Amino acid sequence: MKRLKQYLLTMAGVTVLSSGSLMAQYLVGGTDFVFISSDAILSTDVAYQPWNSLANFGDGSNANTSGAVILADGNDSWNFDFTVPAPEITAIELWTRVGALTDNGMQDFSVSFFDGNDLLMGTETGSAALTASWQTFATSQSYVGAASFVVNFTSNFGQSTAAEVNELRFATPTAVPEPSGALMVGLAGVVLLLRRSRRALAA
Ligand SMILES: [Ca+2]
Repeated sequence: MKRLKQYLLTMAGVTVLSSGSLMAQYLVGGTDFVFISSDAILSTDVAYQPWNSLANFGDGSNANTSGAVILADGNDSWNFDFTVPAPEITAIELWTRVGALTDNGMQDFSVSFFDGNDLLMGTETGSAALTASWQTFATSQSYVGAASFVVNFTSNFGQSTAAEVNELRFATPTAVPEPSGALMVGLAGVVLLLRRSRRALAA
């Protein structure tokens, strides 16, 4: 059985907005969630220092100088535990680290969401490309009230002993303000005035 690497964060201060919008806001590490602990083993390769840090995986920065290089200790699976502020999660976004001597960018992954009773709500899977850009993976269902989740990287593009990933974030719907009643009345008045003006011109 593969040894699991755990990475624990808590999240706070997130504004939960109503759903139903096509727009999204992002839950960003360092602001919306805070690194607590991990038992993953980091690379000691000098080429990857000093940004090789478990906390860098969820620090809100996708810069290569804020990438995390995570060793699997001979295994090829990495697990990360998080706690969530119970927003509605509709997409997972990952930034694969690209560069250095060997590209070990993470590739296949899964994310399992759990409710407040640690019951599994569902598992999402995806396969990332080796590219330095945000890659969005829409979830197959909307996770409302998720209390925790586990990210598991199962493969990468290079050596089987490391997974390189700069950043993780999540998308949650953002409310789009609807026109207020007063504004609608105001617009109706403008339309009425325009019609009257046209009539006056036509007369
Ligand atoms: Ca980072």
